[in-house]
Amino acid sequence: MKMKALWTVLPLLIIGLAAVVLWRGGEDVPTATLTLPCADLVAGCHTRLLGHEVSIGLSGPVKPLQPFQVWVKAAGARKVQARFTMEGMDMGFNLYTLRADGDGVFRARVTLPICVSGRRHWVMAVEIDGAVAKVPFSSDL
Ligand SMILES: [Cu+2]
Repeated sequence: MKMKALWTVLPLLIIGLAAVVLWRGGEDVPTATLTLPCADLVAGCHTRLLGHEVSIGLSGPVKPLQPFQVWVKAAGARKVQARFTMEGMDMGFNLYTLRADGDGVFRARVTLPICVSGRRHWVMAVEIDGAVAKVPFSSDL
């Protein structure tokens, strides 16, 4: 009788334990999204993103079809990516992976497409180890 009770309870215990492990495991992946208004992206702007001290900037001139550089200072970051979008408009696939240079600054050369509607307002979404800072900016033309 006692053995039978054990075999009833044991599977439930295992399922419960697995659920806890999965739930805790899910928590280990940090996600956060914030908007970072930046008046002067060439000078760069600073924020805190899930414990990272982060500075984000562009080295202009920022014009379509003309390569410019995105730089991100985020000490200790493992993965830094930048995605360029327009609000309410599909501007294609503009995803760049930034590579750390000797100074620990992550950089990528970016070329933006021309907007068929003549719009200049972009959003740069910088993802740092799963956390995202969205930085609105205007291209020069
Ligand atoms: Cu557009």
